Amino acid sequence: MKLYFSPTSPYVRKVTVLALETGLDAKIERLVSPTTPIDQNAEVAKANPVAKVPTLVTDDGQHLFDSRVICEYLDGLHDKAKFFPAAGKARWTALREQALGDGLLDAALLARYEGFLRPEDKRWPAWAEGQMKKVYGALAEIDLIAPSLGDRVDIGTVTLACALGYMDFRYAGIEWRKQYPKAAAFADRMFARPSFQATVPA
Ligand SMILES: N[C@@H](CCC(=O)N[C@@H](CS)C(=O)NCC(=O)O)C(=O)O
Repeated sequence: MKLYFSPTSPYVRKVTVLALETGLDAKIERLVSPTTPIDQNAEVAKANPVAKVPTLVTDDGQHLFDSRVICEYLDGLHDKAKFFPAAGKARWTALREQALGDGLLDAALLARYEGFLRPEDKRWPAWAEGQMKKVYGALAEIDLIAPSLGDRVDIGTVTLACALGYMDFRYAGIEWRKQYPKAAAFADRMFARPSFQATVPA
């Protein structure tokens, strides 16, 4: 399998953590492919019509995106504990947590694009503030549910931890850890795992 990849992408990190945790990592060739909305990577755009990473090319030639679909595909390829609970409340809890982590990331990434991709004279502070309001909303919710997460490792908790890792990486200046200490403690538990240590964004 081939993975269009950026070492700083938190969505790619979800895929890589799952691959490392499940023993699939050695089967994935990584193609470093940074891409942005204003500077599309041509290879990524050929493989994925919306030109984003992660994109996975499977051994039978399917082009899969986005991180949610890739993670669920990979979860079908191993015999260890599943990252996607099969059914019932456990499944909806994990998928809701995935949506919460991805929602934080979508807003944090858009706010970042506004600040570093958009020319200064065209920036719209109210729009970036609106995105950061979503980020703070998601952080408050993660802080609230953190005590219930325990030591569960599945697509929900991995996504939440990748989202918090992105906050450390791109938004350390806002000191989110002070305001959301239970979310921070949860993140640190996840970051102690070898799969997270091997994927710290550089
Ligand atoms: N919903 C997607 C989001 C992927 C995404 O936005 N990736 C960023 C890199 S962190 C990207 O490729 N941005 C390029 C663009 O938006 O054109 C997923 O879960 O994979």
